[in-house]
Amino acid sequence: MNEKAKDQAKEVPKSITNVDTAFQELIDLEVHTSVDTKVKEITKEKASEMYKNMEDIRNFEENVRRFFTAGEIPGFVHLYAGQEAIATGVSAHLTDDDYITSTHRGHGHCIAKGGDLKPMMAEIFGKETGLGKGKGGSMHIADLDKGILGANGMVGGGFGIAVGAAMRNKYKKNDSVVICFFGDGAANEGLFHESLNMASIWKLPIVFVNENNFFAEATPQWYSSASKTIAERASAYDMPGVRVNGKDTAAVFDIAGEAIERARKGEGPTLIECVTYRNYGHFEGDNISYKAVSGKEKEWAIVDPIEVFREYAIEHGLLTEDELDKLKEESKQHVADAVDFAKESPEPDPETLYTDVFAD
Ligand SMILES: Cc1ncc(C[n+]2csc(CCOP(=O)(O)OP(=O)(O)O)c2C)c(N)n1
Ligand SMILES: [Mg+2]
Repeated sequence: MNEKAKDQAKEVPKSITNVDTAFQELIDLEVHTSVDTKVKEITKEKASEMYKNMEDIRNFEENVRRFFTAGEIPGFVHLYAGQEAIATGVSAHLTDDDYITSTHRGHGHCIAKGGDLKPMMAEIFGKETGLGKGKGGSMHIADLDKGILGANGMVGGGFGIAVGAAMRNKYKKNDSVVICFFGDGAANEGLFHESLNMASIWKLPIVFVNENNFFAEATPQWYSSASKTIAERASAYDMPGVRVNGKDTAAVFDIAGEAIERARKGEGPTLIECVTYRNYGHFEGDNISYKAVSGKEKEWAIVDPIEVFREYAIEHGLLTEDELDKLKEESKQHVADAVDFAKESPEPDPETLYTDVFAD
């Protein structure tokens, strides 16, 4: 090693020279799991809706991956696979009258919030029948009728929109809540702090749901965050901050349920940090050289939230293996229909290039 390289090596912060320890520490920090959840709240009907939803997200993502790799999907895609428990556990408490803001990794949020798979898939394929008439693509999926205020290519771009929607709800005195999904990287944006502060002083009906998948592109959270956890930042804004196992749908459901109830009652916001991992790269095409191939990180990486929920549903007598398999098959068909719809749909007419782009 030459002198310059030696100096550079010395400068590497300790936290990233011992990734295994850093990772284990983060996983070991207090995490809420379904061991202490109020099991009875999940009915058989709710469990099957949640399981189907998780399968829909996974199948949707696997198909997007397949057709993106085949060159049939234009633009850029960031896959949500691996994080299904979060969108599912949270959205199971929501209705069309509630709102969500999403991220660049937003397919899962939109599906869980009731987004129709056909126009969603068509949008990703850039087709005229898409939710944005094929002009927005993966990072601009929105469906206002379903309370989906939009995926967002700006990291942290959802915070201001979510706080604005929550202000509207408070002003209208309805009991609609807003969920602001965001990543660990977004938690280091200035708007995170402004938004939590404003939401707290005005006791807005909003829940900030952090999806800590430990990476912002290739940058690890323990390298970029001054606080060990994201949840502990809540104390600076006088709101509850809780950390939950984001691969455990029942645990997310439980914690989110309490926070949503609190928001609906006018008691103000909550920050929830869901500890998770993404199955694939930051974007499709990422060579993921920064991810561990063994050790604690890998052990966490291979925990499959869908399997965790299957086991939970069987153990608690909510669904049988056969019922789960049937739902899985239905989901595959549902997604295959969405792919066919997208493929068969026409491209947008070039004449409409500027239509819907600017307000009249
Ligand atoms: C304001 C802004 N800064 C930087 C980027 C480039 N960028 C896109 S995604 C990303 C990482 C986001 O990480 P995180 O919030 O943890 O979300 P994740 O990708 O892990 O879901 C970055 C830096 C951007 N799109 N917008
Ligand atoms: Mg991240």
